[in-house]
Amino acid sequence: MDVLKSLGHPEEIFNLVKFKMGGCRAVMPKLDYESMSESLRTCYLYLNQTSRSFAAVIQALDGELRHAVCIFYLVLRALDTVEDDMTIPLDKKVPMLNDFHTYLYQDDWSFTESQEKDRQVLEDFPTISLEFRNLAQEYRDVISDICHRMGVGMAEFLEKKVGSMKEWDQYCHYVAGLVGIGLSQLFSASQLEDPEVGRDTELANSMGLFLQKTNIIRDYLEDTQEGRTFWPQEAWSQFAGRVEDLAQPEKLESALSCLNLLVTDALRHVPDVIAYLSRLRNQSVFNFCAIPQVMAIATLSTCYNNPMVFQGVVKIRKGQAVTLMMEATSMRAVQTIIAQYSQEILQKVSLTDPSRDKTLHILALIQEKSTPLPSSLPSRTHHLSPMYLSAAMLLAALSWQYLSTTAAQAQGTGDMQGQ
Ligand code: IN0
Repeated sequence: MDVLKSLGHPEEIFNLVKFKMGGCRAVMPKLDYESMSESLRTCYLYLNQTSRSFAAVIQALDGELRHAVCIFYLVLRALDTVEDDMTIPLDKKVPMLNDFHTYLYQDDWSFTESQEKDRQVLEDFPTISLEFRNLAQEYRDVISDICHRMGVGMAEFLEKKVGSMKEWDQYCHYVAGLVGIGLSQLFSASQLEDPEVGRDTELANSMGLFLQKTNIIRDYLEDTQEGRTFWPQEAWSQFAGRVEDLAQPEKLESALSCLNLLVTDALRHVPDVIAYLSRLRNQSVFNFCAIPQVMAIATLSTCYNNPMVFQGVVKIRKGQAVTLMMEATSMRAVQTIIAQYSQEILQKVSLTDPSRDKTLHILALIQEKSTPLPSSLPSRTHHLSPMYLSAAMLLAALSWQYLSTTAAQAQGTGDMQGQ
């Protein structure tokens, strides 16, 4: 139960309850579904099915940017589903990836042979491509160009593994850096952001690389168990003969060294993330961009030097995620969050870790760029007495129980607020 996991973090309980009671509406307002066409409504339905909390942040985007990002997200999901589907033979998959961008302009293209969990976006691709063609030309050109470059890049990596650290950057550029570049161009096209945001592809690329490297690090076990890996050989070969060997209990020390090396590499992108976020002017765009980044730094901090990465799935607590979503709404707050997590990592750096000097160096740089401002984000609870806290926690747990039952009765399952 989410509340129990947050017992040692009272502020998270406060936020879990606040979120459940509708505090989430600030970052995720409800859409006006009545005024939408049937096909656009279907697109939002798919969006809500594929990603839960993130879908809500997309729906909170201002004006026409919301639809453009929703369609971009679904199109990327479809492309990603093709890439991931191991049942499609290579001689069929390669041309599909290379030509994917042309399917956007074919009103009847669909793919019904996938067994992946998100196969619906491929089966009903005509609904998504129809809404794609309803977007303004500027948005269509960005989305089509990114799909083209991403498809070609994915096809290139189907036949080769991620070898050097440089190739790691290259792979992550294709699957996530390009997403950042495309999104930034959409932000600028919508005029909600300055043209410079769309032009600075280096910073936009770093946004994607930081997210994707964090996913790859976190998903070590899941990926190796499925017989593949995105950990670069240049990193793991320094510590083991085969990447799967890192999961063996007797190799734990090597495994942690490798893990910490990769976390340190991912942290290199944080200064660019801070620079990118500082440029954003629109509140809805800022929230949309900042939330995944603070989730990623929290995840990286949890993963750093953590044996659990080799034993299961490392996840941040729901209470922690909700707290981050509600707090990451200003540059000052984001800098404080980044400073806190880099401090948390700093405390875990071991004297014997081979990457120690590199890690300390990048953490110092991050600390400098995220100058914590003393008065920001006061911790709501430190000035409260333990007695008062316990009472508040009990009350929170009871309200949680109450809300869970009433919410379940009122709306069944599936809605964000009901989870
Ligand atoms: C994303 C990114 C994303 C959002 C905002 C700005 C970005 C800038 C550059 C690159 C990516 C950016 O965010 C999502 C977040 C997400 O989906 N979270 C999941 C949780 C999880 O762990 O997967 C959720 O369900 O909440 C993201 O991870 N990716 C993504 C995909 C499409 C778009 Cl339009 C934006 C995926 C990826 C591979 C990192 C790019």
